[in-house]
Amino acid sequence: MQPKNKNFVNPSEIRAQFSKHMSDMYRKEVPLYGDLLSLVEDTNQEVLEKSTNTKAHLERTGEMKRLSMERHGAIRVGTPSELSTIRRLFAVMGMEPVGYYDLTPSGVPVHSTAFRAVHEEDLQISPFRVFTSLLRLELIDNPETRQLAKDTLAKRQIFTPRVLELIEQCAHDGGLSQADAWTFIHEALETFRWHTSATVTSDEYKRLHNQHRLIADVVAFKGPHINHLTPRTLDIDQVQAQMPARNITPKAVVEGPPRRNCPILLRQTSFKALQEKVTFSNQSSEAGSHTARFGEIEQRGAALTPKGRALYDELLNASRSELKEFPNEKNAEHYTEILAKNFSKFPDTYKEMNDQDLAYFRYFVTDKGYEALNNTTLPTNLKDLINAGFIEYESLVYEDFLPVSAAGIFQSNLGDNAQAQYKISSNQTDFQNSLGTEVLDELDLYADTQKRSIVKCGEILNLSLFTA
Ligand code: OOG
Ligand code: NI
Repeated sequence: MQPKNKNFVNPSEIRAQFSKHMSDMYRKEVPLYGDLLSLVEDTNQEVLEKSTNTKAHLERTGEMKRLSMERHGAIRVGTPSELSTIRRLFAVMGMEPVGYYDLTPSGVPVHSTAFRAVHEEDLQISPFRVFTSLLRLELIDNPETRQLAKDTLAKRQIFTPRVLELIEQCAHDGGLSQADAWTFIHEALETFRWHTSATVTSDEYKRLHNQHRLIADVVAFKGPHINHLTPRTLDIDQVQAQMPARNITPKAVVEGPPRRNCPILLRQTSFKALQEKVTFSNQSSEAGSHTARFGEIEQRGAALTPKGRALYDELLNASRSELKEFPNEKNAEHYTEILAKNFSKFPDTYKEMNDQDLAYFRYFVTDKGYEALNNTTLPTNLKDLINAGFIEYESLVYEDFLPVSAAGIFQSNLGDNAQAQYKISSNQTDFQNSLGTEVLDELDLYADTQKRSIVKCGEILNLSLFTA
């Protein structure tokens, strides 16, 4: 999407630059992240050399171009006002809130959304996204700790004065000039930086931490430090297997669907949080420690339709029930077997997934289709055009997150004793009130992209192909 005024920078370019700067900052802060990037890069290279199919698929979908810049980050904010300003900050980079994720059923006192670009052309320029969680203070049961958290958060300002001005200016003018965009990127980065000095005393930290580790992480620091930055791999099992050789210990189980010929949705694994030295406000040197930041990798596959997603949820739930406990180190192998067995019910060719309406696709006219334009009578509906080879399709990549997987990632880094039972559950309305807008439904976005591709085929072939 082009900006309104031609002197303004395309928001997608701001996002691409911001994502690159964030990656550089995080690499300096967490050297292990650099090791992870090179492991992922090596593996991707190997996969592309070995599998010409994968390479051809990624070239046709355009994912090849974005593979090396592909990453997501995660942050946790403390108040509704922080969340709504974060929304406006991400809007400068063309990122909108997509989806609602409730983590309370898994004992994590937050609810979340993902900020990302929504149009396929913009995703192509930069697929950068940020999983953003809001702490639910109402879930802190101890009234004094709740008040301590509230008071501490009320005192902090997580944005620089200049970034606040630029957010305002961009909303008002409809864009930023090159110079302002540059300043914006550097000022915005400050919000996500790691700070070694805490804003609370060691005693207060302990109280917050005893309530829930996550609460200490959100409340005790100057801002919502980026807690991980996740590159995209083409073979997560291979990276997982090679991690130990590079001194990285991954969590026992890869979250999400099992390994397949046609990957679906999202598979993720992470490695343990770093223990970092921090200085509490009553101390003069780095005498304390805090763990929050960790590493994660992901492999992305096809976006599923509501029908496909229902089948995924059913098979995942069946696997979890069969295992009878949370997946962990001891039952990892057994869980992998259960998962593979249950997911054999999920068709594993793109043709079946297309025929059965399980995934979203991008359709395009083939060379044969172009050649036929002037001298052949073409079929008039999509299925027949596909069967006759005039149109082909490629699955759309899943751009979002999975609540059960996200919970698993949170848990693995919070430690097992961090599980809690919350009586209050999902509250999307509350979240949206804090955010200052509604979240977009990711399924609508995939359906829109699919529809645009069918309409375009119709235009090329002079046919009216799209039927709702
Ligand atoms: C977010 C955890 C979820 C993912 O990729 O599902 C997540 C967090 O720990 O803040 O990043
Ligand atoms: Ni993540």
